[in-house]
Amino acid sequence: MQTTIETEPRNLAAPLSRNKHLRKWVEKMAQLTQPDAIHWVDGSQEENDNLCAEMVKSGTFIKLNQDLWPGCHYARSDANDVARVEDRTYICSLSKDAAGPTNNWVNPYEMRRKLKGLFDGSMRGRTMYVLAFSMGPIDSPMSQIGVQLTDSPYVVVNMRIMARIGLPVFREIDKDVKRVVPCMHTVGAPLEPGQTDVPWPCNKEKYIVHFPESREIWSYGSGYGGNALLGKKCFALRIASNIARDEGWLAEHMLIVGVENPEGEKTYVAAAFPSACGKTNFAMLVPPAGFEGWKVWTIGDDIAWIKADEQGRLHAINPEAGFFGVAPGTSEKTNPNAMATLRRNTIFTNVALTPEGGVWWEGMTDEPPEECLDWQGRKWTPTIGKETGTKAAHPNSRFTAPASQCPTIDPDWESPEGVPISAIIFGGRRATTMPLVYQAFNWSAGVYTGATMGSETTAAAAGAVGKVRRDPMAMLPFCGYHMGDYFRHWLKVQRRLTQTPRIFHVNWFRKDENGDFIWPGFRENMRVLKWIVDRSRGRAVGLETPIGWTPRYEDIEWTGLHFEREKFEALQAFDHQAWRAEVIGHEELFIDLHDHLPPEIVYERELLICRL
Ligand code: TSX
Ligand code: MN
Repeated sequence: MQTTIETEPRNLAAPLSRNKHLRKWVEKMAQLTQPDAIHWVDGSQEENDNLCAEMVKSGTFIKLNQDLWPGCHYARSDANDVARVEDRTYICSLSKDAAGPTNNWVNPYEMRRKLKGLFDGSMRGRTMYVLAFSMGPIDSPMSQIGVQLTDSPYVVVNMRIMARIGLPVFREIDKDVKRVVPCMHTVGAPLEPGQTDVPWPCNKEKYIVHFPESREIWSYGSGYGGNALLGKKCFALRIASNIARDEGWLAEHMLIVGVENPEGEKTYVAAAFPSACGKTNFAMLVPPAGFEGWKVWTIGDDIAWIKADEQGRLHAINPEAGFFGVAPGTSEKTNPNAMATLRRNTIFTNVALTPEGGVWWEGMTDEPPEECLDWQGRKWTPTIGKETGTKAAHPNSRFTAPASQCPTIDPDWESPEGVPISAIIFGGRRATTMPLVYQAFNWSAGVYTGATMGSETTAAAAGAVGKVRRDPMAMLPFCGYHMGDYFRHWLKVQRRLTQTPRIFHVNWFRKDENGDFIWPGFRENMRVLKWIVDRSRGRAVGLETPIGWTPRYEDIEWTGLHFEREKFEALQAFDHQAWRAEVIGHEELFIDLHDHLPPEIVYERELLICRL
């Protein structure tokens, strides 16, 4: 006979760690923020189910149709809390000079005073969650630990997908071998007794603050994405870039893929692209026709921590455990692996809700639904969309999905020592000038390529359309210190290496004289990736040009694609006049960084000018 065992519900306020410093800090922060309750997050499925059920009750979450979307929930944010707030993001180093001209800076003493005032009583009427998280597999020597105190259950359930959280992390903290990064977060919307909550509490005033020397993060007023899921941009990039600089490794805004050829040989590649270049699509690439037996494995789609091992080879881990991907544009055609990943156990934020209790976004299907509720909960039809110019899903709407569900997730994606990196790719969205692909002559020329990369501004972004916005290594919003020092650090890393990864630049977005994309992109990018892998392994031919090595038409595998030699030559064309303008453009960023700019960057520019 079977008996059911009734278990007492866990006392959520009971600390899950023996660490005195941690317990003291939690107490002190509770005194400051005055929550109604404290909940130490254990990370269990049961706890997650309870939190989700509570959020369904409070209106933060809508449970999707479980037959169509098992384990999936839907959230709409406040209309004023839909993206990262770069103008409210601060690097509060002791000296302004250390933060550099590309970061907002406030004197840390002044900022601490300001934050104390803002956080005073900010969690009244709410629960403070004690969320321990590990960026990177818990057993990896490359991983880093943080504890986020937050009054947002939405943050807790998102962080459960994006990082390793809960009991195993507290156990790691109790071993007392890794430093813990304290992360304070409040939505800044205390509740008076009897006051009813709103589905998405937040504050008009927002502060995303980093203290690089004391390795702390304080985030106020937002519940969205990178503002609130503090393990991601705040920790894994801005704070980690400081740790990496001090310890001699790299914390980068890069995807990681493993390319396997039919012989079973695997080559790992890391790539940095600015936003709107299809990073997640590239991270989940499906090889095209003609590449039977080839496989692209996914290790990560956003962040890479890269470190030289004892033998002087770079190894990388993905510090995240999930994908926080932009939904619009994601479809079976553009990214079938992402679509398979987000079919279950996924949180959708600011997409459209269909009458069947499903989700939809622009670009998901060729045909929009006849009717749905848009990201603000208003009735939306294709006709309304056309007449009012409104989108059903917010352009920055997101899916939060577990990486483990990705059909192409690499068997070694959680390997504690990471995967060996053979090539690094930089890229941008450029209508002119930049060829489909070229290989930098060496490490320092490659660093120069990364330092000068950028994208042309589109209508969506501020500024003149068609103007190049420089985004060095795609790190401009994410480097937690001076950009000039960051280039110097990149150059210095080479000294630790016995095998230097080859560095490449790609551009999927070159246009012809009619304004049409010349390159089909998407799966066909595999042809470029194969040349990159072959070059890195020293078995493909390259033609020397003033900017680097480029493939000739016959150096690319064309099986399965009809692509004329003339079109390829247009893609690869080196335009002397355009490159003159390009090098002059490089000066625009460098002029602001000049007093920290390493000499190699200046020399590389001179060498490039000489070759032109
Ligand atoms: O993600 C993209 N990639 C990388 C894929 C692995 N996108 C989408 C960018 C927005 C996020 C691309 N868009 C790519 C690309 O390689 N290339 C383009 C431009 C392009 C768009 C459409 C077509 C061709 C090129 N052609 C047709 O739609 C038929
Ligand atoms: Mn990113």
